[in-house]
Amino acid sequence: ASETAQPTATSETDAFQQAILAKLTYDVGTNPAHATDHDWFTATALAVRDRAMDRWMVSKGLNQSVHKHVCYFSLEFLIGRLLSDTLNNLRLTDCARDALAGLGVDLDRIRTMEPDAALGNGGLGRLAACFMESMASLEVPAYGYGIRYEHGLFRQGLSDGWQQELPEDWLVRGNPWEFERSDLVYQVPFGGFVEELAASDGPARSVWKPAETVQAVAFDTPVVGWRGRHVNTLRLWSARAAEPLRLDAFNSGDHVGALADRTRAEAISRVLYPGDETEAGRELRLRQEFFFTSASLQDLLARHTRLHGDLQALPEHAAIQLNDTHPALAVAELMRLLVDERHLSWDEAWAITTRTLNYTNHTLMPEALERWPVSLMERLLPRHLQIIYHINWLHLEPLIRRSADVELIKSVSVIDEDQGRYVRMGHLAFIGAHKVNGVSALHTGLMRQTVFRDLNALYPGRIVNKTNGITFRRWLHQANPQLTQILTQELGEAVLDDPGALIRLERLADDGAFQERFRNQRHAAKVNLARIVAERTGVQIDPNALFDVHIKRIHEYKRQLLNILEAVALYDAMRSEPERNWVPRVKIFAGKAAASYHRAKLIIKLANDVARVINSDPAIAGRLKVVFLPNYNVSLAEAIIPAADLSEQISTAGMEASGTGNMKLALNGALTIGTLDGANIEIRECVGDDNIFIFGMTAEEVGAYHKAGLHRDRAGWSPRFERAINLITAGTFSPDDPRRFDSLAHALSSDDTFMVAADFDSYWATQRRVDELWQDPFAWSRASVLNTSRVGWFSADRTIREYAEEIWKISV
Ligand code: DL6
Repeated sequence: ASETAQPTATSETDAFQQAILAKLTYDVGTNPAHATDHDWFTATALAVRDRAMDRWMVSKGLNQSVHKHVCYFSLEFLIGRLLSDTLNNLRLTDCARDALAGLGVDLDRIRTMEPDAALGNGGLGRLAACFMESMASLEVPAYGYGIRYEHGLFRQGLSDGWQQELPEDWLVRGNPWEFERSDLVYQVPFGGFVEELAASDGPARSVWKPAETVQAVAFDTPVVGWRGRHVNTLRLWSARAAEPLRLDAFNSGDHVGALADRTRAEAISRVLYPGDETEAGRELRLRQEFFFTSASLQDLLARHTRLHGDLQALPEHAAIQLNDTHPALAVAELMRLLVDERHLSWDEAWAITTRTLNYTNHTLMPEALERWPVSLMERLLPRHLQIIYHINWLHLEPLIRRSADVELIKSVSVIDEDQGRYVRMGHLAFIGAHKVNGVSALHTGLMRQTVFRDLNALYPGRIVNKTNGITFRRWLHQANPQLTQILTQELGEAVLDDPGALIRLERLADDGAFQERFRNQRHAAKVNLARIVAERTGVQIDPNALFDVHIKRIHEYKRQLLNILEAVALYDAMRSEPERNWVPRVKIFAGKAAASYHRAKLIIKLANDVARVINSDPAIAGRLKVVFLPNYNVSLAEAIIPAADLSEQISTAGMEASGTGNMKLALNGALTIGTLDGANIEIRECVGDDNIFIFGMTAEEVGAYHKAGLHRDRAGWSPRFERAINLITAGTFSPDDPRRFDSLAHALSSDDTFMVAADFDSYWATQRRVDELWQDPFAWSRASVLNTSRVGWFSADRTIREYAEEIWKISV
């Protein structure tokens, strides 16, 4: 939209129109008279992709020359749609719009034909996508490495308010952005045994005799940076059987059995996050992790050898970032490739490995810190287990030699032997990395004090902080063109390149006329969201009401339950005092629960049950509405975020590593109600105490509360909280099954791990302060403008610059 000020050259539009028509005819195989919206989307995407090709080739040349480049290893890339992003970055949005309009086609309609690439679960995967865009924009040479899942994150349906997981099939109609590199294939071994071969002239050699080999085939997607200056590559691996068909079996009539190897191999890239409730599911997950890690390392070593020869120089040419522990096997696999296959000495290989790898931690939640049973590792990756044992020995030996405390040795060992034997992937990544980073100041501090306390003491200075960021190109320019237009009008085009320029908006925060423009823009976004809500849920909401938005994965620590209980208490209060001047409010929830996370799914059902009763109660007269928007994904986030007035960031303090939705919402002018958790703390520092609503216990207080056992036995239950719980357990919202939510209430009363009861009163009181401010439109708008103007620091460009400088040692 910022481009509307600059008329696009007709010749450029004509040329683009011709390009789209050519794609429609020669690649899609249809003509304008018969083309469907999807055909138009494909033709347009192909025409846009062409525009990035020359730059891609130049960038690749650059990436391959003397420069050091980044390899971002991530099991998840939550990309969303690419058409608008790519058009925006190539500054071709208006040109494409005009070209299509000339053909009687609406760009905004066909862009919705693109399926979301949902190759991730939530924050970690979306961060990887933001970082890829940002690295391209900053011209940091980079490859993203991951898996080309055939089925991304499940589609969420709602059946009578219960979450249903439906298969997602983003590739079923083809993917116009990718290039299959059928000649770029690596062999990834699994299973078998290790043979120790005695050598006459030196120490014995370990030779892995795998039982099975799976092929990794590369698919490349160009990642176009801002203004198309640089284009990086996202290389995703697809699994293929070495022998696709056992012809003898097929010909003898075993038509299914003949394909068994193929099915087994291809299962690796079939689905994102296979269910981990079964042994088979867990094994498949480990196979996925090794598959993409091995293929990516093989690819890097092949490239490096081709371009630079000397393996000792690998750390000068490549920095690998491990996105969480999912690719932590890279520590052992890089050692194996260097020692077993390239015949380097252990010490040489270890020096290369620890100078090349870096690890980002995204969670302190014990259940999310990966541990693999030694028995599984031994069966699937016997050589790696040997290597891990040796790494561990070399790491522990100095401690043993100086008779260190047994507890210390147990705590820093890569092998957890407390109950059964497990490989601690966080420890492996930590020991094999040059730098280890957390994703907000609080989280990094807690990493040093808790999960990695002893490792931090052994390797001081290894842990650094890199507070997360978001790409403003997607989360402001593209998601909110109206706001972007206001910003460029007021601050000039420079604001598109420099998020720091946003601060100059501050001077307009008190300007009534500007506030009105700001509010009008927000109102338009709210009207749009109200339409989406009506279409998808049938609930009518008033765009003049306060839109209170809670959008993220459903998890107990993220405390959607706290928000629902506040809705119940508010409903109760409205019914008791109907004459009071209540602030009209719409509570909007969206998010998916892991398929096996039963309590989170019950919370979704509760939200829907509460919504049904409140929304249809005439006594409330629409002053409170609750909606649960199904199938939260990147595209839905792009519609919700510009329309949010209030951003719910209410995790139990100390549990949310950073959050990035908090940044997106503040950037778009929402005020945060939140705890002192993750990046909320840094957001408060930027926007100022008066422009954010902070409540609840601090991380330290939560720790002390737990230690004192106060989270048990209903300690901290206030009368208002108890009443809300009683309404739920009385079946007010589930008359068909009054006992439905007893387990939730019981959990809160026996062990309130997430401090829902303890923080409730503070949350309630803070929500009433929100109501108060809302009733003063001038003050609210002022705070809203100040949020937008003061969060430039959360640009992923800032984060990437910090990684480049401190971790990767790449100049930007
Ligand atoms: O760092 C990105 C993102 C953080 O903003 C969230 O706070 C954190 O919960 C999330 N972690 C994950 C999965 N955790 N693991 N493993 O998405 O990372």
